Amino acid sequence: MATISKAVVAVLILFEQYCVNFAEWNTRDYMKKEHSLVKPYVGTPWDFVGSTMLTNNYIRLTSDHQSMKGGLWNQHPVLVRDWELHIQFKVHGKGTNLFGDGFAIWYTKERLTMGDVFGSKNFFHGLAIFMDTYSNHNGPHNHLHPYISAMVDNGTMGYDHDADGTHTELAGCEALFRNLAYDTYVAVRYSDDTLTVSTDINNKGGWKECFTVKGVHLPTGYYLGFSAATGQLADNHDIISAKFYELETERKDDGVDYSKIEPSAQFFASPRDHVDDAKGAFMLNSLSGWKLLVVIILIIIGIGVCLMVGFIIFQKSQENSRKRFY
Ligand SMILES: *[C@@H]1O[C@H](CO)[C@@H](O)[C@H](O)[C@H]1NC(C)=O
Ligand SMILES: [Ca+2]
Repeated sequence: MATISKAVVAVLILFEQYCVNFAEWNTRDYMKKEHSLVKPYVGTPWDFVGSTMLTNNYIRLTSDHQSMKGGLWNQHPVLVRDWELHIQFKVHGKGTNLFGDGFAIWYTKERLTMGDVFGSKNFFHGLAIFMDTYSNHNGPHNHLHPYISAMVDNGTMGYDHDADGTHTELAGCEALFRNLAYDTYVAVRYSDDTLTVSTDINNKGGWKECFTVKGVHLPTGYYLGFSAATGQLADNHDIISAKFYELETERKDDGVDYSKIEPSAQFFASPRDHVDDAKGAFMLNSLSGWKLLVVIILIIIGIGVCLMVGFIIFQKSQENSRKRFY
């Protein structure tokens, strides 16, 4: 009996590993080098501006000193409509209570711009994800910092630094990502006009959803970037890697020229329950066509194996009970 259940467990583990490996293989297949940033950054398709400093192991947007601004910008416009960006970062410094200000992840028309929004230009065109470590808000806040939020601008709204962008944010979540001893990641997924931001900051090797916002309209042809700033308060803001994946979706050609649309978003924050899921599962959504079919077939085979093993166990136990009766 014990050996059979051990065998079942072994088969299930093998099967699960196969599924995870499969999903990982899929992500690597679609990783786009021209939008990715990987060590040791030799011949990297990214440009630096301001205080940004390159080392072999990380790119430091600002060091733990006052009044710095640094940026890191991809050289190639993103021409695909559905994508996911996985960023490994590290925010750390000597301050225990006082540190700031944080960094931003950009998908904008502008690139290599310097300014007052986490080191880059205000009244931008496109998407910003703010990884805000310092609360500028005087008065009670309804959330803790560090805080992650998203904003879409068409050049008219502007980010209000003194209010931590509270009035322009699409959605946000608390994320205590600073001064951690292990690796920290954030994922930005933009697909089917839906923006999802997830984090992996608990050393669990799995993504946790921060927020999902529907009805986010962004044109193709914008640039990915990172920027950070320090003021009175400081921190090291390091980008370690960025991996860009093109997602496959099945969509009919609607005749719209997506390079011409204006960035816009419905103001619609959906506070969702935060659920941990496996790293593979987050990518599994992007499987399509025959790959999805293969995964489904594998799952069916897995279930079949379980049923067979279950049946064998059942028969054995029937035999055993019969032996006991005679
Ligand atoms: C820009 O956004 C504002 C606010 O959402 C809107 O009123 C305006 O019409 C937009 N401009 C363009 C050119 O889309
Ligand atoms: Ca702030």
